[in-house]
Amino acid sequence: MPDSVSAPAQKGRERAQFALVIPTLCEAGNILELLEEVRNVLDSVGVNYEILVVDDESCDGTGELVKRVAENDPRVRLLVRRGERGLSGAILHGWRHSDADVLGVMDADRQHPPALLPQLLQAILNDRDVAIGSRYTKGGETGQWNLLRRLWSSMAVSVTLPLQQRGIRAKDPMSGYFLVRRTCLGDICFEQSGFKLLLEILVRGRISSIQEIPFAFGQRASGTSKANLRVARDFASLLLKLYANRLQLSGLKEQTKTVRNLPEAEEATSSERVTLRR
Ligand SMILES: Nc1nc2c(ncn2[C@@H]2O[C@H](COP(=O)(O)OP(=O)(O)OP(=O)(O)O)[C@@H](O)[C@H]2O)c(=O)[nH]1
Ligand SMILES: [Mg+2]
Repeated sequence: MPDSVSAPAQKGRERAQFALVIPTLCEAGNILELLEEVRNVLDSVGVNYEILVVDDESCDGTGELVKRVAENDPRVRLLVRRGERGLSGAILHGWRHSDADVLGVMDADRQHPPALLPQLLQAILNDRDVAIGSRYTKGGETGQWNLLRRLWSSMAVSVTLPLQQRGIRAKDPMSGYFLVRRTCLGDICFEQSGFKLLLEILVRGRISSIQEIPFAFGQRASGTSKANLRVARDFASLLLKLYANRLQLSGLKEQTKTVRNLPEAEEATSSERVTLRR
């Protein structure tokens, strides 16, 4: 189900400028160290932030671990979704529970280095709409992927290029590590089930500038990957939807152009006007 990202009114809480969502599905072996590292980095930047861990009822105790941290630090919040799955939906759920202007996401499995956060925030301060932790821009690395995964990933990136806005195409539109201004999301209804929210934002969001900051994609520290065949199927379905929208839009533009360019439109009889409208 698509859903939009409007900010709630926050009661009794100082407004955060930056909300970082960490989606979790069975990340008990990773989450405590990650939270510690992220808080240290963000404390050193001096930004007013909150971290929202969005957990889909992990059965390895992830939620309980985060709850304990949250009890001692109000900047850490645990949001548990019941009976739901889906990475994009989890991220959107977190963003909807914050009223911060700058929204971000990073994986819980330690593949995204928290040390990159100050540079990502700086890019937004420098007026970029989206700041992307990028494996494909100069200096970035995909890490220890096998040949098949490398091929699959670069093919997937190529397929997205025609969808992205000319002049601001991202080299790593499938990164799971990025920041975006809330205003760029408007009232767009994003897909809940997908794994590739950044791509959807780049294609459908109100984006006029991006910056990619290189990083080396790390190894998952603990636990297992959730990227499976369902994720591949959801990605294919997202691509189909985005291409279908694109075709519809260019069809509409063509129609508008044709109507605007008709020299005899002024003199058209009422019956011709009816035909044009159809
Ligand atoms: N809440 C929630 N989190 C999810 C879901 N699926 C994945 N995640 C989290 O999203 C992040 C990315 O998932 P990963 O399994 O690491 O996927 P990946 O990084 O693309 O794949 P690997 O490189 O194989 O690790 C992790 O923090 C997961 O715990 C989900 O359905 N719900
Ligand atoms: Mg991962």
